[in-house]
Amino acid sequence: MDNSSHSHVYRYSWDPEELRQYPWSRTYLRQPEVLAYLRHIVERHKLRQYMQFNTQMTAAEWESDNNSWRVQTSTGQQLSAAYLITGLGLLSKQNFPRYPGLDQFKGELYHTGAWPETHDFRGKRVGVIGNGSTGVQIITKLADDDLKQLLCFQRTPQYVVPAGDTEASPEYRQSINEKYDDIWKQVKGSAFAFGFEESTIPTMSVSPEERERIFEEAWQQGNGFRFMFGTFCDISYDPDANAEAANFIRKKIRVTVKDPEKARKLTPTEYYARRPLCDTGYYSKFNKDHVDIVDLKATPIVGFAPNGIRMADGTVHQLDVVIFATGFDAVDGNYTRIPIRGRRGQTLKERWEGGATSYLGFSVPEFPNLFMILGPNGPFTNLPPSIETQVEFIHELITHSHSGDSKSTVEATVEAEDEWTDICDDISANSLFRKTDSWIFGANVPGKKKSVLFYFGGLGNYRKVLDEVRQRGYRGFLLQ
Ligand code: NA7
Repeated sequence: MDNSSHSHVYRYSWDPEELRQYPWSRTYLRQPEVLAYLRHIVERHKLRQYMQFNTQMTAAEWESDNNSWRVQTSTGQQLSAAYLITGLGLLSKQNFPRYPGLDQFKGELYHTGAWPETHDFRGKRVGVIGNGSTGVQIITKLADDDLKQLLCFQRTPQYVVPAGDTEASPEYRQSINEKYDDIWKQVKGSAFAFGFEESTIPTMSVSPEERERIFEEAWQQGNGFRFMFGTFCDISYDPDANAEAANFIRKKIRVTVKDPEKARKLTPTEYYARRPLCDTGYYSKFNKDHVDIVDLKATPIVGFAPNGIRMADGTVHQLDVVIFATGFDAVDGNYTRIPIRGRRGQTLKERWEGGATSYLGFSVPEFPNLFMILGPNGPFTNLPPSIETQVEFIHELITHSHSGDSKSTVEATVEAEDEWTDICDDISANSLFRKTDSWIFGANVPGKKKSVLFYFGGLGNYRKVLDEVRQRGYRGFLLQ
């Protein structure tokens, strides 16, 4: 399931009839439901005719002679396009640590980013490396399967709160349908676009009893983003506030996990300042005898043996299946692995040597008519509403600039990009997220430069910025 966004806001807002009709079964969607929904939208809006599958873009180059992009594909095609709009995926390029001996491992090997349609782990010894959003979900699910052993290789313990996943009753659905217009209005004006009201109350402004009550209520209600941003307003930047939320979750771990040694390993000590996680019973799964944790900070992995994972102390954990839940080279990873060359022959990778930047999260100087949906320094939110926001704006911008002459170009100015980069930098300067290593600031992939990769001003403010840019004649863009 998508374990943050509720089903009713993890979809498109622009087809009101469909929004009210299309069925969903639970308050959070599972992957097959997301896929079925996307397929349905493609059918309903007759989009299949515009799609070509099993084709990778292998290179793209701006040709100044005829003001167009030349795109090469894995199918050997050379395509020419006046505008190149990319949706390469914010979390798509796998981070797959290549441990020594990996090739010799005789068991089954998976990465959660390329999950097979079917699998059968019954009776097997399964190892999961990584316990981010995906690792937590997969561990929670596999712990209930009929495995011989589930061994979780954990580098950094995480704070996880309940998701509050329940069946969507007809009454619940009806109530959503009746207020959908208001729901989208609120979502698009909010910071994180998850459909809850973000708190404006500082953590320390209420009594300890009231704090406890608010945290407990949010714990019972569920949802990671709601817990972090709907309880109090300062958990992500005030260390004292952060400690209160972190301590509340630590207490929950202590009372949930019966084995004190397992509880100790599962208890985080860092700031509660990574992508907020939620689950359907993660900590309690460690009460099962066949589920255990290996603390990688105490004993790192040194490599793979044919029959398992070899540790620094010489132990080999024997495994039939190893699942890498090690995440992604997020945001710019899919842009830097393909040579995308702009006006002067420079690739995006070269241009982004000091860190990936853009104007408004989708446009880069020297790369005319290139629009990256969810490119670097776009809003950090529940993503469908941000995707829609960018798509609508890019559509308007192209329509506005396109004079009927296929030679029109739209290009961000260097000044506008610098200004936007500074804004993103300033907004996140005091964030505890920035002081805590994770993919959100590019700190999860060895060798990747840590940098600001998101606009943390919120979707509502982002939309205001776009309105102003529009009203001021597409300020920051050179239209030729
Ligand atoms: P994440 O959140 O980046 O989590 C990756 C996990 O893998 C995390 O626990 C990492 O530990 C761990 N990791 C990464 N590399 C290694 C190595 N080399 N050895 C051991 N452990 C490692 O990725 P997810 O797929 O869970 O989620 C990404 C987003 O996708 C998610 O937020 C959703 O928005 C969708 P670390 O914490 O770095 O110590």
